[in-house]
Amino acid sequence: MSSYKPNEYSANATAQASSAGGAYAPTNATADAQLGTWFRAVDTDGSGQLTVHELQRALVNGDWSPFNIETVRMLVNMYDSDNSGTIGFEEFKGLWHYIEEWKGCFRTFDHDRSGSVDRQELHQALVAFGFNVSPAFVAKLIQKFDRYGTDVNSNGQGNITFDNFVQACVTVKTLTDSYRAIDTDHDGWIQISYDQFLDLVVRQRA
Ligand SMILES: [Ca+2]
Ligand SMILES: [Ca+2]
Ligand SMILES: [Ca+2]
Repeated sequence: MSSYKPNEYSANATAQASSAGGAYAPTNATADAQLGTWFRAVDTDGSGQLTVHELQRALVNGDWSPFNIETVRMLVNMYDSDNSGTIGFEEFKGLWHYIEEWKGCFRTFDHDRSGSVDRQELHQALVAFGFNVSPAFVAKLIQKFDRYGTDVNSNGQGNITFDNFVQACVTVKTLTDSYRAIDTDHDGWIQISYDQFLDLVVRQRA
């Protein structure tokens, strides 16, 4: 899976977050040292490699809920360049930067600073990323990624936390890329065989 970066929106948002004194936004020469300290803290068994579970224990959402294990697996798959199944320090640097970019992006679209992204906020984010998705689809996406189930919170509106926001956006991006590769005449319609369909879905889950 290629590592999808949330385009120019994140660059601005990350810069804002850093200047606002974000705790984990190393921007100077000590960045590597800080990351090293953090890496050793996350590497609880001192193996020099981070497993999916070590990383999951270290990553929390704005509301302190633990990261969805699927999102952690996705991140590890993206940055495990030597295919060891774990994350070494050099790989960790890339992964860390990626999470920081997404954090900035998440803050940009969490307009009401609720720590979660609701239907309108997610719709705006996806449209800003260039995905022409319908409100109905966004509602489905929220339903799929809402860790607390849909429409159970007091305002009757489902929303998603940071980890699932990243996963939802990367999912849409990956599927859109697959679709566009088949939609060679760019008319928004594709005709695919059963085999092609299976291939598309299986690759999405890789
Ligand atoms: Ca370890
Ligand atoms: Ca590795
Ligand atoms: Ca929000």
